[in-house]
Amino acid sequence: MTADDLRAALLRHLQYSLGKDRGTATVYDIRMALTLAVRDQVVTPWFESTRQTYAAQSKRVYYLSLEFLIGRLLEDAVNNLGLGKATQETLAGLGFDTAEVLANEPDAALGNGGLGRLAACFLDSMSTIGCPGMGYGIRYEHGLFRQRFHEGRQVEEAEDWLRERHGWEFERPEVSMLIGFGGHVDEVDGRMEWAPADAVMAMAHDTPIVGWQGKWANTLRLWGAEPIQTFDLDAFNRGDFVGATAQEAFARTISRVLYPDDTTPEGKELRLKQEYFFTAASLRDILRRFLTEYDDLTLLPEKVAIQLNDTHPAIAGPELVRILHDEHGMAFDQAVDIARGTLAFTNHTLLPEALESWPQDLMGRVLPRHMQIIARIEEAFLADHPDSPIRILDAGNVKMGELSFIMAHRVNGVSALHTELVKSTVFAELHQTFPDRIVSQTNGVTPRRWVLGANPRLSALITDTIGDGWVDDLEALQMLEPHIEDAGFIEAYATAKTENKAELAAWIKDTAGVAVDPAAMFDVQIKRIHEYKRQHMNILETIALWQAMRAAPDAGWTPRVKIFGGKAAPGYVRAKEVVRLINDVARVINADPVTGDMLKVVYPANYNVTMAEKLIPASDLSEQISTAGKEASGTGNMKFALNGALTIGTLDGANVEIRERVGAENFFLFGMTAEEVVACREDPQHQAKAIAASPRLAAALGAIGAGTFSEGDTERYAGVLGDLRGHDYFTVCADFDSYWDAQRTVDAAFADPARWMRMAALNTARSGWFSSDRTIRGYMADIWGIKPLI
Ligand code: NBG
Repeated sequence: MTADDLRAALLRHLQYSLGKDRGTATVYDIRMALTLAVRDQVVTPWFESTRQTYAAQSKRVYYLSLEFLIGRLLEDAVNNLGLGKATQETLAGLGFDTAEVLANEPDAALGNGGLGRLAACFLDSMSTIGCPGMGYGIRYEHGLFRQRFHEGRQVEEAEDWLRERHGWEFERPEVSMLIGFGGHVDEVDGRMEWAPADAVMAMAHDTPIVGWQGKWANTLRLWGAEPIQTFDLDAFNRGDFVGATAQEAFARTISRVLYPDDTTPEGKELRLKQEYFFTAASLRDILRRFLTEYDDLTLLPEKVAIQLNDTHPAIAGPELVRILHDEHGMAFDQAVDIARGTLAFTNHTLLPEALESWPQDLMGRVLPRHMQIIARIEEAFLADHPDSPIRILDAGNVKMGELSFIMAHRVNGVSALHTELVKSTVFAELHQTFPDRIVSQTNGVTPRRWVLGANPRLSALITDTIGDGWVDDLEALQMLEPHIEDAGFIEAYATAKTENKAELAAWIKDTAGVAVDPAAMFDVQIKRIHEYKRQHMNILETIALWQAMRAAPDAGWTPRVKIFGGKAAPGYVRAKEVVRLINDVARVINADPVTGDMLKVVYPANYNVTMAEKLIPASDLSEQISTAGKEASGTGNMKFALNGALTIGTLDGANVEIRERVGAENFFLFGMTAEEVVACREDPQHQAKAIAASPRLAAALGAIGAGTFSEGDTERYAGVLGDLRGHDYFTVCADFDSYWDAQRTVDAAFADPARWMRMAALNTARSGWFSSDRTIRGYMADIWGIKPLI
């Protein structure tokens, strides 16, 4: 498509789809017209991919995920279709600024963090590789809440991405599934029949996801909940205007809001209904498609792979058994085998509070037939393994982790270390029983968004140096290595970073009102606020550094800008205290003339995918400082390394593999190993001893306690301080000195720019393995048994 073609298509949509002319078109109109024009270009490869899949009678994969953190889509699609230049020209010709038009698109935040963003990267990779498949999820009316700070405190506001038309999607009212809840189970002619009491419609909305160079496109199908009957005319005629829409309100509640918590399932009943709603609708859709091609349900494992993204869709096991056994009359044991052959399950965390479990009475009330089937699945398992201590039904709860494991033919962890911990901790007994079931698939990130789209300066340099093959073959970045010895290359690499930093500095000034020096080290920690991720350790180190600088202002400090980004779950009190503490510390330090440009702290509100795209390319230092054994993988860590930020981190999650690849000398390691953390906790005095041994840590804690950052209020941070001095489960104190020392090594390295840039470039050159293309190829080979169709 030439720029002229694109321009014509845009103007046509402006007129006929949006009903606007050029004279009155706003940025929104132009963005929407461009979106529709670009979307048109996706339709052909999309149809073609479907045709090819049918023609090849290929197996398909269905990725079931309660979260898809897709962010903005326009730039991705433009880049993947090679329309970057045409878009620039077209928009400039119409008098619009490309960046402004792209920035007009809302950030679709249908996820909380890593798990949801991983699902979005996987969609991009599946379409790039030509892996036939679909993503299935919920079309939340309100995505993750918008974060604002009021006097340093986090305030949550409803997010509203669908207020504007969603330009990418195709509504499919003809693909509507009736989803029941509650009711009772009857035996009819020897078969169990579930008679639900309530029901809603799940209506499909499709977003095509086009891969690199437009060679393939898959579908993200999101279900919206609709009432069966929107309006009760009788009630209305009786004058009961509110009652007349009650049905509608109940139904729509189900897809109203994403649960803003990635560790604890709240709002129990509604959350369970959401999970069943999208899982059941997806399974029905999958089986409908399967049955148009094949009439033998025992072929299911050969033709269909269903990946459960964490336990959220775990009800897929019993639901599939119910359909096969109750509805299609397959023998129970065979139905279980067929379901297991089809299903695979990814575990994303070892945090015990995150492994879902539902009260049996709740599950029995909402899904009475499933409750019976789960009991039978457990019975069958125990009949085969009479000595197993494992129970799905335990102390009045249904344990979804155990259910998922038993109902899946493959279970995977998301990094090498995490997978080993899955084997030795949460699923130790089940692993003994099924030693071949657990496999490892280290996470990855899509280079199209996280390098090509987010970092055009670095991308241009890479392409000039080694050609553009790296975009869908990221390990080609290795070819940069010989160039790293070339001073000209390093200079160009440094220039790209410097320009990115200058751009970010201007943005920080605009949004957070803080002036920062682009020559200072940009030290960045962006991720959900959680105790195990230890933002509080970072802020304690910031305080200690500030105190040290004040004590010796002329000691030749390396200037730093500490940048934080992240949301705390609304009900997570301790995390919200940390949010406020960071803001309080920032206010005091940023106003200190003694430290001035040597130290600044910024925390822009409302961290999201779009903000990550701005921050990561401009970062020097990547903070990956979790308590070892707690971060399953991390994916931000990979994005930073690719974009030439050096990591300061613990031996946790994928940090371990990043360090192996980039080289220990290009990674700042500190802290205890996962094993040492466990041993450390055995001494109930570990935190007291660490504080006693570290005057620096004691002084930082003391300053918080004395109200230095809280206008003299000595109680504001009593909770955080009490935890740290009390039991300090996340071993912040025990790791503090090691972290401080590593930070001083970082200072010294940064003070030698040539050496630093060389280390950064080596990170880029050696991180190609962390492409989600590699991860998807791994799933295809080891879990799904699917071959690429490109
Ligand atoms: C998160 C982990 C991350 C990991 C992502 C993607 C959940 C439940 N888990 O470490 O905390 O990178 O999953 O696998 O969101």
